[in-house]
Amino acid sequence: MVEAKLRDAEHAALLVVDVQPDFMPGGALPTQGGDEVVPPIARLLERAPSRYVVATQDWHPPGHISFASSHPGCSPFEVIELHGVDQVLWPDHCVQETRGAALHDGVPWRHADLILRKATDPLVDSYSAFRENFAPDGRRPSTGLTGYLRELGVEQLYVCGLARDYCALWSAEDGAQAGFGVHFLWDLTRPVDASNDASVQRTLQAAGVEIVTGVP
Ligand code: VGL
Ligand code: ZN
Repeated sequence: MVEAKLRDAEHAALLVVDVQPDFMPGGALPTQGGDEVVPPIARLLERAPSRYVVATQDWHPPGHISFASSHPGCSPFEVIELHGVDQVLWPDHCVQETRGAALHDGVPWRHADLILRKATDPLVDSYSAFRENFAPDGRRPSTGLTGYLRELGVEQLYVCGLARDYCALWSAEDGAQAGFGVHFLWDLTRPVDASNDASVQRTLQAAGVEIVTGVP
């Protein structure tokens, strides 16, 4: 791991993933210590170290396919096969227009240039900010974020938010695959399951993502 230092702010974007009440301790799908990242992420947005800020918002229709409640006889955190790949079944969370799905009110979202809502297709989950999980036809539909960032001349992406082991991880991997220099702000993420931390680090390293500690 290396200390965070943000270079070339003009060609950099901060990606703030799913900072929403349902991912806070006590929420519908809590991360471990997710509330601890809210104040430092808020300060980061106020300081505006990057030219661009993109936020994602997990935004499921009621009865979403990723919910255990949509699969009779299944329980939350069970893994099933969905559209040919493993899918974790989640407690109902981030249902459109509910309080738990709002962007967390501890973060000054006025600094966000783009707020990207994801996982809105009733039949497809979407962890990554860049592309959805597998659809019934075997494709992974784009969210359009790669084109948005490229058109703005973004080269470096700084990823923070929730959850470390799902949406932040998948967004960082896909960002690297899309050709951006990706920096994972480890201390500004929290996991659903901390026992995933070692495998998250291995996956990020294999993807060519730089893991940084501290706050840029
Ligand atoms: C997330 C599981 C389901 C996340 C979203 O934001 O990491 N995880 N939906
Ligand atoms: Zn979700």
